[in-house]
Amino acid sequence: MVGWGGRLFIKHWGSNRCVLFLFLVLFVLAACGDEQIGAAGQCGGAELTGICVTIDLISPGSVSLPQSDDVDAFQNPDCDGDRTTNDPEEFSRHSAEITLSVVNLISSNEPGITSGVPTFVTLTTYQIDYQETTDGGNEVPGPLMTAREFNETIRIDVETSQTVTLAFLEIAQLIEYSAQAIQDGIDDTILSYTATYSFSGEDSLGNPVFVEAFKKFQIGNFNTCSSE
Ligand SMILES: [Ca+2]
Ligand SMILES: [Ca+2]
Repeated sequence: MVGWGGRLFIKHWGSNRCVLFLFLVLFVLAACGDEQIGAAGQCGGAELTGICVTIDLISPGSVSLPQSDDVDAFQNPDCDGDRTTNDPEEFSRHSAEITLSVVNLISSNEPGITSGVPTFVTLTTYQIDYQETTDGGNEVPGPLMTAREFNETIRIDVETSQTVTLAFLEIAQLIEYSAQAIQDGIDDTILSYTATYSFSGEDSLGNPVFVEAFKKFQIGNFNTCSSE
């Protein structure tokens, strides 16, 4: 549908700018339609070259909660309740598998051949911002979580996608969260947050690229003892 609409616009107006604008609108609308992942500005890089970087998937998980939006911030030191046996709950950092893709929005452009059209994108840093969400009706103010920034080089060729495993929440962050939750008397409450990933870098011609998307997650004391 997108490709058909694009050709129609070229025929009528013969202007790549119009086509590009249409595509940008469609991409932003597509991003808004997904409740789990999305954010304004998801189509990074497109304004300059017609090359669009998108974050397609953010899939967090830990050893005991693989591929889960649940984050266990409290480790039970004794799963079976028998102090003579050593069986702490599995407790590990949460990482995220993130799929990024790069597409060429203007079909008449050939990356590396048409002047000004890059062949790949290199992302060099990413930042994660955490914010509590209240859209689930939960009005309990939760602990603040500090934003983090990482240097990571991810090269993606145009018309390909790539899945990388990146940070989500480190053990130190979980311990900090649980300590604050206990202090605030909300350690028995599951709270909802979003993690917003912002990637920056440049394309193969040196144009700046920025793309961001968010992922919702729940954090609290999840019991993962039985999964062992
Ligand atoms: Ca035990
Ligand atoms: Ca737990």
